[in-house]
Amino acid sequence: MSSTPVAIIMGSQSDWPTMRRATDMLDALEVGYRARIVSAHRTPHRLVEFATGARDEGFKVIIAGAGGAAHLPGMTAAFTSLPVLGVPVQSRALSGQDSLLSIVQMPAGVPVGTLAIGEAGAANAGLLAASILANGDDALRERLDAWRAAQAEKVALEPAIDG
Ligand code: RP5
Repeated sequence: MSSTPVAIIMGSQSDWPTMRRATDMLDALEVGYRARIVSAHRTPHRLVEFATGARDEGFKVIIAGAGGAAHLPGMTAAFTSLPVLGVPVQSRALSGQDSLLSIVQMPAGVPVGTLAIGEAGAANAGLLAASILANGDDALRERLDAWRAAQAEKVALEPAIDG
């Protein structure tokens, strides 16, 4: 498998504080990735070049985050049959509801796996990318299972009264 099977693309530098949550998960699971800024509107030619060449670059999963009129995940999915996971970045004007609806309402035939708005969605996109890759990678599956077991261990059985 490629040493960087996950591509993380985002529409703007301003998306990075959200999208870095995906990299946190991939780092924890020792999954390689590359992150790039690709804007559907401001750099459309970069989008076409990236999306049409992503499979030849060795990517297996694409995580695409964008906010507002968030066309990046859908347009990326239009150019490649690699799995595309869409992260709606929380916008200032509409709190990410615009991003969510822009990404989730794809026409039948061009799927984008849409995650939650904001940092939770980005973190889960990293975990979901790892889950997809773990289907063909037993060592990764073991790391993922161990990560989830550790997560469960951290959850107290009873709430702290003063918490
Ligand atoms: C989108 O527009 C980006 O994904 C970003 O979430 C939003 C705002 O971009 P900036 O104006 O902050 O560059 O394309």
